[in-house]
Amino acid sequence: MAFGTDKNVRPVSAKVVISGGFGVGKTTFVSAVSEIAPLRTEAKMTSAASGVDDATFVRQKTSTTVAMDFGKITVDQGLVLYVFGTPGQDRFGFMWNDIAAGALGALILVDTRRLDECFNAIDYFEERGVPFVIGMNQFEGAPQHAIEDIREALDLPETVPIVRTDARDSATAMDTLVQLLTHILQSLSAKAAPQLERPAPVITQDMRSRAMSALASERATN
Ligand SMILES: Nc1nc2c(ncn2[C@@H]2O[C@H](COP(=O)(O)OP(=O)(O)OP(=O)(O)O)[C@@H](O)[C@H]2O)c(=O)[nH]1
Ligand SMILES: [Mg+2]
Repeated sequence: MAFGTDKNVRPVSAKVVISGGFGVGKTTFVSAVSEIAPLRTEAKMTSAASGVDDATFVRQKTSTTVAMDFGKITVDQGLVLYVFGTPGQDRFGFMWNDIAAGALGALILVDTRRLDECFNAIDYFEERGVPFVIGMNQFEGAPQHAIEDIREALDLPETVPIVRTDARDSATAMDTLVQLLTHILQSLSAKAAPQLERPAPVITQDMRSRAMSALASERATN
């Protein structure tokens, strides 16, 4: 049976997390890939919070996630992805365990002007053995570093993929998700292939295209 072509197959649902520091584009990313209107829990950043919410590098930012972002993507008729975004600020860190529970993997977004913002997220997923991919989000005016320099600065092994992304662009963001899924599947098959109930699905470019058309048609009807 080819994965995703049998109508009787119950879709596998999987959860992935979009994480990273404050204002790195997590909510933007979830909105770019979700085929449903994403659930966002944003609160206005007021002048009262100006000493706490450091928006020096994201000046156009007027709100911040206080609980989570939530979106859904039908990658294929056999695979539905639930995408959860974490809040970016330490004071909402108590949400992370609930958001990350049962997640197959995480995308950690970074703004190369503020690399240190992602250390908490890297530590969090490393400690829990959750596979993750680093997504370098493209902010205007941010220095263009070589991927290997970023790897060295973050002290990450070759096994952790580092990719360039743009959270504002659905197609680019979807490609990044596919890279995350591929990494998750590789990590799963390296660790626990014998315990999988079914063979791990292979994410192909064709599935990515189908996910993009599902996204477009869902948005057209919503
Ligand atoms: N130039 C550029 N701006 C981006 C990109 N992604 C997000 N932004 C902008 O950066 C700001 C922060 O984006 P958010 O998606 O709110 O970031 P966040 O990580 O969810 O923020 P918190 O939830 O507050 O931690 C917004 O004004 C976005 O429009 C990107 O890839 N490039
Ligand atoms: Mg957010």
